[in-house]
Amino acid sequence: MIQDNPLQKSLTAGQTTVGPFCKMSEPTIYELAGLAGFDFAIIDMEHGPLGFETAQQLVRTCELAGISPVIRIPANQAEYVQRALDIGAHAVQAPEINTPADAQRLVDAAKFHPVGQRGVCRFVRAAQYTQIDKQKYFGLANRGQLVVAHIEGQTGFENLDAILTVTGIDVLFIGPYDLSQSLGVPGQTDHPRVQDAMTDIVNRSRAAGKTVGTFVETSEQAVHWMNRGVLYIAYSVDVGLLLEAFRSVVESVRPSDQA
Ligand code: 3PY
Ligand code: MG
Repeated sequence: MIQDNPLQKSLTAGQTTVGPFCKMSEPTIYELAGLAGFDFAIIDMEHGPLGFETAQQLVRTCELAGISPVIRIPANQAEYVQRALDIGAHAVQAPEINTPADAQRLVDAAKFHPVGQRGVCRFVRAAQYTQIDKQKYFGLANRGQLVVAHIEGQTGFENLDAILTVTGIDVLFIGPYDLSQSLGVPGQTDHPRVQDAMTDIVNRSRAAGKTVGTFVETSEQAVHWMNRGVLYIAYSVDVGLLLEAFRSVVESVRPSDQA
């Protein structure tokens, strides 16, 4: 429920939060994420097959599992922002924010008046299908549903200071993979050019008083960024984590002469 957003509570308290990107449609995965102690799961609609009907069921599952459902939308378009928030996501995460105009467009779509121009409908899950009082819903939604903006291109990096002036973005999220491609070293997320840009984004965003997030694939990377004040850690992807677990079982039981 948007009145009870554990991710927001933790970030507001300055606590580190961790959760995986998830591409699977099986609700059990999200229950497992909750049981494992993650703070949130990012239902990934940018990459992979998930659609909004499935996403709504997964939002419900996350809430039952005690974690915050975040939805990464396919693109920074108002109709995606609105639908993700209408089905009750605790945060909407938008890819490729490259200019202050992109950031403003995201905020306009995510917030009701007076902050933005989010399309108005109370007959949606976020408003408990009109159960939440008419006078209260719009303010509740504006306060209780977070906005996460991906900075993941050279243009976004160059425009960071201007993007940071836009109010209404709760988390600046660095996408190391898209950033690496944009900086000319696709996939080389450990490349100094990428790491230096990431460090610079973290430092400038934090100096502007913003919460920062990024994507990691190892606990060393998580600790590295947590030590630099990154509070929103997206840790790997459900399918990759499962593959790793499967592979380690196979490697541990298969005799080396059969490998
Ligand atoms: C990226 O790395 O580009 C992402 O969007 C998150 O992994
Ligand atoms: Mg990306």
